[in-house]
Amino acid sequence: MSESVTLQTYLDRWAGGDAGKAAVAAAVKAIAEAGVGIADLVARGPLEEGLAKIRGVDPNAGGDAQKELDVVAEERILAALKTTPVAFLASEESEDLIPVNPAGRLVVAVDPLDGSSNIDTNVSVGTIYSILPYDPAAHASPKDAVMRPGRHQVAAGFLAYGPATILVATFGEGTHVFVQDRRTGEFLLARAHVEIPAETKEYGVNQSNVRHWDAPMKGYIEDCLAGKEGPRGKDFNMRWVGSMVADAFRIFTRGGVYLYPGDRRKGYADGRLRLIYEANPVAFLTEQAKGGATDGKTRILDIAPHHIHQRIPLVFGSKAEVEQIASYY
Ligand code: AHM
Ligand code: MG
Repeated sequence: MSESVTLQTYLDRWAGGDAGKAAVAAAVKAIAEAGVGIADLVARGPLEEGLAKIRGVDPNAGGDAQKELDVVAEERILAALKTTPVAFLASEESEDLIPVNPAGRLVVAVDPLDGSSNIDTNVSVGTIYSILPYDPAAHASPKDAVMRPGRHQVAAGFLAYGPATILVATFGEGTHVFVQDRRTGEFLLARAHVEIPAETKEYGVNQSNVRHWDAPMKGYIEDCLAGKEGPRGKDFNMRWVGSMVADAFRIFTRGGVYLYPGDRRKGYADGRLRLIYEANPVAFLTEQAKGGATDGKTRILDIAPHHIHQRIPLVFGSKAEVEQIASYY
């Protein structure tokens, strides 16, 4: 068997002697370490019942019910980043940017605990992160560093806390899967340069919303449901965990498409997912794995944000199928 590459070794090799890259590597290492602690808390499940409770009456910055564990996850990530050259943290759980390290030259955007509406059901939940450069000389404010199209990300990834704690990461040179070895605690490189198959027969969507969708989205799903006899000429399979990190990991493993379109329900005109800390990192990972990511009309990574917590319709996964879906729009 070939030598196992730890996350630390991978990061050191990638950074080489470059100070800018070393800063990114330190941020990723810190997030992964915070993730190990969050995974432990998640794994205690009902033993930590209080953590799955909804917090007070206030929704979070994105307008969702906030659970105790959402807040604890954010605190863990913030604490871990304090020792790194990260200037500011943007988070689903906080309205504004959180100052981290005044000397930092990076901003990190996170969904500290994606899929948290599922924490009491024992399915995978996870942490999503996006890293952007921050230059106080070029950016009038740290917010300007965050409010840029996703193609400016220097690194992105997610941790999924499931049967295995996994880290799917990109630094702009492919997408790689690391798995935490529970015997040593270390993350080990399990799959380098993941490639999402271009073609698929599997889609994931919350189909209970069909009556709220627009015509192109309805048309696409109708054609999938028609199977071999329909215009697509093949039978489809449907999979939906309802926890994006888990659905994304399936797609990185065997292909497929994830869809969360905009719909007519109040507050869902742009779907459910947040552009800056959900869609952008997943789109970066997907493109680096030879897949595609779109809002139906525009490449996700080219969309200029207008609000830190804005939502965006999201379709990502197998490239040919994503193009197929875009063709309905
Ligand atoms: P969250 O960040 O509040 O957890 O919301 C995002 C989640 C995704 O993980 C998941 O794919 C989607 O919301 C599920 O939405 P729905 O409950 O409509 O199926
Ligand atoms: Mg989320």
